[in-house]
Amino acid sequence: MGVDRREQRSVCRTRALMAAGFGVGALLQAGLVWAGPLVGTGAFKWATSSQVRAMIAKDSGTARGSTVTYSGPVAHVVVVVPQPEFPFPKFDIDHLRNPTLVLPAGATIKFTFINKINNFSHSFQITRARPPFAMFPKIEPVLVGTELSPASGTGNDAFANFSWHPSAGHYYYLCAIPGHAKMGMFGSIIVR
Ligand SMILES: [Cu+2]
Repeated sequence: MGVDRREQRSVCRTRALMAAGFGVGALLQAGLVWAGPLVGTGAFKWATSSQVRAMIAKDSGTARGSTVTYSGPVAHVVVVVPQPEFPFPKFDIDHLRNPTLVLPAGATIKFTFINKINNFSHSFQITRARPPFAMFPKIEPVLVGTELSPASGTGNDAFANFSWHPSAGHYYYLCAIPGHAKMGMFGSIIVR
């Protein structure tokens, strides 16, 4: 799923501010402002809480310990940014926090990304780069699922669907918004 122009502009603005050396506080505040114009872009849709529950139920993984394992030619991975996000934002997958994902090589991985956070955007990207991640992570993503999601609002949650056809290897998923991966908003992916 592509990133539309309006979203692209906001992302460019983010990068320009980063390049200008703005402090994290300013960026976080700016993130609150940017959440508005992203609402209603083509890449994202809105779901009610019952629709979100139905989407979460489609996750086809098996959770064990801190790992979620997927199998078959088509796997459904449902990634939720849950509330509350304090002290740090994180991902929930199959009700585990930032779990390790084990995925079958060559399969079609269908992701659903759901941001349940009001007033703040998050992203979901996959990289071969390893932690620790910097405040402004340089990651050369192999998959940009979402660059800057709309924040939730008016009782609905923003969601996006995207797919990946991974080859064997060790990857990480992370949120590329400044400081989030540094604070631990990432997890491991093993494709085999
Ligand atoms: Cu984030």
